[in-house]
Amino acid sequence: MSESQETLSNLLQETRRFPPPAELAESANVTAAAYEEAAADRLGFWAAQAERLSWSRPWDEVLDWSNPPFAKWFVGGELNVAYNCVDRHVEAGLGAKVAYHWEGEPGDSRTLTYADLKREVSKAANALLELGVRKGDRVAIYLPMIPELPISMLACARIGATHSVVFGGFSADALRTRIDDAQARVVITADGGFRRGKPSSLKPTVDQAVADAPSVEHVLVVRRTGEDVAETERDVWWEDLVERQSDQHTPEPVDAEHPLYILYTSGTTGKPKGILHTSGGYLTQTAYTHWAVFDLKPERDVYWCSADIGWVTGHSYIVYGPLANGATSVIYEGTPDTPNRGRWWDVIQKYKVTIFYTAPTAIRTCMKWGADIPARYDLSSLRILGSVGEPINPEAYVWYRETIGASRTPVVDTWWQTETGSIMISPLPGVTAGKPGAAMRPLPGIVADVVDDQGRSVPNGGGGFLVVKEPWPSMLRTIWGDDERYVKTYWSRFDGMYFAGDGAKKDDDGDLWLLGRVDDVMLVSGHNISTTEVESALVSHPKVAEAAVVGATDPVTGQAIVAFVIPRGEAGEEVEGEAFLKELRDHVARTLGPIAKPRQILIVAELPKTRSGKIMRRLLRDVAENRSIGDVSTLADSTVMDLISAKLPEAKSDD
Ligand code: 6R9
Repeated sequence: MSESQETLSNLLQETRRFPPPAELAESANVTAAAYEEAAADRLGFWAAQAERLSWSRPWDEVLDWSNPPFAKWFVGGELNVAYNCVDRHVEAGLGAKVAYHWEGEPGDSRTLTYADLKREVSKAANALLELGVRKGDRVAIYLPMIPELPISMLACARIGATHSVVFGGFSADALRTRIDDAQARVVITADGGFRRGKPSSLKPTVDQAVADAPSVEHVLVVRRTGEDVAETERDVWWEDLVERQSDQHTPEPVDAEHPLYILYTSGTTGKPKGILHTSGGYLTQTAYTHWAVFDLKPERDVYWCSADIGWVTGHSYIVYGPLANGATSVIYEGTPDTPNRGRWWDVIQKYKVTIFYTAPTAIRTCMKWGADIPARYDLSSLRILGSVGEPINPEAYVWYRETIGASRTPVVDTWWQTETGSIMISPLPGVTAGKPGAAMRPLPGIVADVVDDQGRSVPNGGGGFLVVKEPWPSMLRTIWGDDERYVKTYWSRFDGMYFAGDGAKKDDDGDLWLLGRVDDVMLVSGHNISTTEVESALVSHPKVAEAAVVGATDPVTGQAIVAFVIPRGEAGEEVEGEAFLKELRDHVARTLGPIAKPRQILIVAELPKTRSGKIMRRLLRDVAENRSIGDVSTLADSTVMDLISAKLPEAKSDD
């Protein structure tokens, strides 16, 4: 392909294939026919999926797309999301079924059946009503990973209030901005949670945030750690208010397009965007995709998604999708290395988890810690593994499949975004012969493509921009309070298409590979090279666990590739020497070609990541270009940048 046509280089070649296990394929929830059915009648397909839910009023029209990009799905329909996630399962005789096995970090645990959940959610709904919260009001939720988090979300949904969950790791400022933007009337929080073996407080951050947030009338506080907290007039304790409520509450039916929640994404610049999701379409697609992509058999599976509920993955695949399907899930409060690096595998062994869904960053961390740790646990209950959040490097995929899945389990690499609400591109475990590193195909009912900078579909073998060409039920409806920004950010780059902001390529079979954010693409001697491919080449070296690459200004090539590499635990001492760095550079040149050879490689112990595990390449670019380090407020661990800057004597850090 000539350079002028090339939007994004296609350098990585991968030939390994993993067909579905015969037994799984035979009894799979979804077969290849679903693709054809959905292609023949997309709206009919989604209408059929909406029948998974209980509607108190049937819809009149599947989709109203008369005013793009403002979609209305299941027009005229009414339902209650909490009723669909909880009550109807109890009514169907499943009250004694476990909804959540909750595991606290210190080792305490709690089991919530669907009947328990119905009582708890009803009490919390009555408590919110007593605090004056009404249908359409916003409630901010700033909680650790404890049962009161999904209970609070469902309580909001039950009365038609709109929740805005804010990550427990965010600062007072970040919390205040989000409370203000949504004009939340109530904040639900806790004294704190447990992280890394210690209580980690939340309440002081809330006090600071609401001191300056006039919309907040009450702060509802769950006691989790038992540590002393300052009390203000706005505070009410969960144990006082919620516990004395009636456990009877009639769920309030809402319009299919009633706002269910706002979830803020920071984006690269400017004010956080409040992504708005509504009720009927959102629940339809989360329920369908959770059932289809994980081949969920609710009567026997034990499902665990290790994400934080404060991330969209937790909203859709710990709370709404699994509960709508009547699944049994695990929720774990803490970190994977507390009290030791085997904790996750211990949880899988204890609850006999059959489906496990996590992020590539976690998989690479486990690679770094070494395969001997999971080898000490019985992981034979696992039958399907999932990945989300970043492109999964082929080597990490194969490690996950072999080491965690004993080479039996399919790995589903699921591409989606806060904005898409549910999984959009993914293998189907009973249908797809998986390719390590590829998200493969749009799910049935989803029309996605890779286009060049003119919006033309690229041929197989080409790279470009990922777009979605038809509306989908769980799409964002707007940015809260800013329709114009919604249109501008997502619908203006290419006429009539949703622009996801990700680079992707189509391989020779037309299967899709995600290549990272287009903002991160590097321009080296006139070639657009994706960070993902160079990182994957580095991770394919047996001594490398994790890698992040960025383009740094270079007088000769425009940009040059700078790589930050974390060695595997097993790699030994020689990883500090010049010889090893040369070996890595040569390895990349051999794997991808000389154009992709890093100019510079730095060996580091950690990489800067957000709480959802995404590498913040922007900060690494600051280091690579010897600038002072920019905004670090969304970093999971703010000390990481100091360690990295210390590797480059010239670079200095601001904080
Ligand atoms: C669910 C979630 C969205 C961005 C998205 C993309 C990256 C997510 C991915 C993936 C490659 C996958 N991303 N899943 N990239 N392969 N399977 O992560 O939502 O936090 O909004 O992030 O994450 O860059 O655009 P969100």
